[in-house]
Amino acid sequence: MSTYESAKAQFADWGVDVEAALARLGTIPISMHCWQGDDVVGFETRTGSSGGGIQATGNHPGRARTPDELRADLDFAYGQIPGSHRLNLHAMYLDSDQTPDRDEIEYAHFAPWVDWAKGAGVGLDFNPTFFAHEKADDNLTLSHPDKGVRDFWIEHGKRSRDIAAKMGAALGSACVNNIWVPDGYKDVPVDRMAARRRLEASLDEMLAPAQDRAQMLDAVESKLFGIGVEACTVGSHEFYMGYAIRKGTALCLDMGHFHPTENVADKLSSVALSVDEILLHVSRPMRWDSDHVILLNDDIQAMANELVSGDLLGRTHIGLDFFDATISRTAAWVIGTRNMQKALMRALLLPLDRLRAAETGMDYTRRFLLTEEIKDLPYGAVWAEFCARAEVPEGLALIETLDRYQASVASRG
Ligand code: RNT
Ligand code: ZN
Repeated sequence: MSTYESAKAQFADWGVDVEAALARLGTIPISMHCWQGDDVVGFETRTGSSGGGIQATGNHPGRARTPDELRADLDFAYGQIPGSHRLNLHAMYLDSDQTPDRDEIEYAHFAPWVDWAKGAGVGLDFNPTFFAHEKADDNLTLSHPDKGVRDFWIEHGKRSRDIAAKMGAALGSACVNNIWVPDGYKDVPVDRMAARRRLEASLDEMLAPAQDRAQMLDAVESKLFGIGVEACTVGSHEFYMGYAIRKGTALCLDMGHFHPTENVADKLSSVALSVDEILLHVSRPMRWDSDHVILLNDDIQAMANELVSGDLLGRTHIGLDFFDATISRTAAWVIGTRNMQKALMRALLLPLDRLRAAETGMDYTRRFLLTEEIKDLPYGAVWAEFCARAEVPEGLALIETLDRYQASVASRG
C-alpha cells in the first residue's frame, strides 16, 4: 500500500473522507498579494516609499522592479502552488507608459495585468492605494479636513471601483476591491467624531455609483493602529463593522489589525451573522502589525478551522497580507500561500462529527482527547499527494526549485 493509501485508511478510521477533502481544497482560491514581490513599492514613477505606517524590512536580492519582472516572479510562484488562485493588485502597480496621478487612473493602465491574468488562469482582486503619495503624507486621506484632499481621494476610490468592475467583467469572476486608508492621529485628537463623520461621508460618496456585484465587491478594512497614528485610527474595527453592516459591503479582517492577544479566528462566526461576505488578510503580527510571512501555526490553523466548521468558505475571500524583504520574496509567496492551503487541508480533514458530538454532549475531556490525538494523523502524506496530483514539488524538491529561481533573479539591481 502506498503511503497515501495508508494515510487515507487511517483517516477513514476516524470517519474522514480524504478524497472529498482534497477535492474541496482544490477549489479554494487564495488571493496572493502583489506587494510581497517588490516590498510595497509599486510602479508609479514619482514615489519610492510605502508610507502610511507600513514598511517592508530587508534588502534581499531579487526585488521585482518592473511589471514584467513581477509577473515572471508570480508565474514562477503560482507554478509551485497547487490549485488555481488569484492576484491581489494595488492601484500603484499600474502597467502603463503614462504617469496618471491617482485621481486619473483608468482601466487601460491595468489592461496588461488582465491580459496576463487571462493567460495564467488567475483571478484578480484590487485595492485603491491611499498611501505613498504626497496627498497622504500627513496620514489623512478620506477623512482629511480639507475638502479638496478628500475629493482627490474620493475620485481615486471611484476610479478604482470602475477598474475593479472591468477586471471582474473581463475575467468572469467578481473582483474584490478592498478599501484601506491610513487615516489617524499621532497624538490624542479632540474630535474623533468629526474625523469619523468625514470618513463616513467620503466612503458614502465613493460607494454611491452602483456596481454589479457579479463584477466587483466592495470591502472595507479596519486597523487598530499604525506607526505615526498611535493615538487614533479613524477607520477602527467598530467603525467599519458598523459601516459594512449598514451598507452591505464585505468586511476585511486583517490578522495584524487587532490587539496582539485578540483571537481573530473567534471573530469570524460573530461577524458572519451580520455581514454577508468576509475578506481575510491573513498575516502574522509579531508584537505589532509586522506583516511576517505566515507560518503553519496555531493562529492560521484556528482561522482555517473556523472557516470549515462555520461553513464560511463559500462567503469568505481569503487574501494574504505580508511582506518580508529579508528572505527570497518568491519563496515567501510560495511558502506563505502553501501554509494557508496546508491549514485549510487540515481543517477539511477534521473529524467534525465526532468533535461536535463531544462538545454538544459537554464531554470536554473527549473533545480535548480528540483535538490532541488527531494532531498525529499523517497530514504530510495527504499534502504530498495533493502536490503530486497538481504536479508541484514538495519537500526537498521544493527547496531546490525555490533556490534555483532565487539564484536566477539575484542579479537584479
Ligand atoms: C495596512 C493594511 C493594508 C496593506 C495593503 C498593502 O496595514 O494591512 O491591507 O497592507 O493594502
Ligand atoms: Zn491588510
